[in-house]
Amino acid sequence: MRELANLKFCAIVPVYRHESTTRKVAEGLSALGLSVILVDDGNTPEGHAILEQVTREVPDTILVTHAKNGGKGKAVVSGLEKAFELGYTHALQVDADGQHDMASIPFFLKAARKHPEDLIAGFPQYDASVPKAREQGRKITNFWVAIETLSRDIPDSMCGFRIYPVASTWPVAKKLTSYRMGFDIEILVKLSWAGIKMRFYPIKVIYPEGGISNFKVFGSNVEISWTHTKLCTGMILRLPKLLWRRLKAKK
Ligand SMILES: Nc1nc2c(ncn2[C@@H]2O[C@H](COP(=O)(O)OP(=O)(O)OP(=O)(O)O)[C@@H](O)[C@H]2O)c(=O)[nH]1
Ligand SMILES: [Mg+2]
Repeated sequence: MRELANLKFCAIVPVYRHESTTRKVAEGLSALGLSVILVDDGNTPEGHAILEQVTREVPDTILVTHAKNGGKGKAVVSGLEKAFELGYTHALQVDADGQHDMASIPFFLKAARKHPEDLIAGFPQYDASVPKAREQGRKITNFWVAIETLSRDIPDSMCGFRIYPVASTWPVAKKLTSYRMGFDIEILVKLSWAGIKMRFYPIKVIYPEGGISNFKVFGSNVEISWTHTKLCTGMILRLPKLLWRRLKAKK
């Protein structure tokens, strides 16, 4: 089951304080023929019980549990480890809060089947519900990412909706250092350094009224700034290689 022309797809859903919206997300993914890896990132016992029930009731769903909250990045890395162990070739990362438009998934899966070596990433299309500060933060991050990769290859690095080619992603993912909100950025920059090609397609992202966000205006932004500091240092160390790659691309 779930074998598509030798490619094996799963979805990884990191869950923290979003247990009430996870069922709908898991059901939607399963209905699309995806195996689902839920990662309980240190939720309350009540939250954990809900996730166990979802795992029992939604077909082809498994649960990976962290005893303590480790951050979104840690949760996705655990999901990638599981996907690698189980032999999945591709893993869709999607949030548990229902912000990402599930109707776009077939399009993204098709793109991954067409370009199985590449990373297929969401380029967020917001409606009026997006907090202005978050939009600004994204622009700043995109500016730094262009410097860190010496390219315009990553037009958005913060959207948590993307399909990873597992075999080439796992060796990079297991060595990451940003476990919280810096994760989405760090993994894309480091995959770009590793030479993984990225393709971006639009995905609608909403901020539902009453939705729970774990993004902390101060703490998460400080953490993201630290991620950029580390990535800028990494870029300087790789400068000859990255410049050479740029030169070759221009020829
Ligand atoms: N922030 C955060 N999210 C976690 C953590 N562990 C798992 N997650 C999951 O990671 C995904 C992203 O978290 P959100 O709180 O929605 O963060 P976000 O989507 O970047 O921020 P918003 O755009 O404000 O929703 C969700 O599926 C969370 O349930 C954690 O420790 N912190
Ligand atoms: Mg969210």
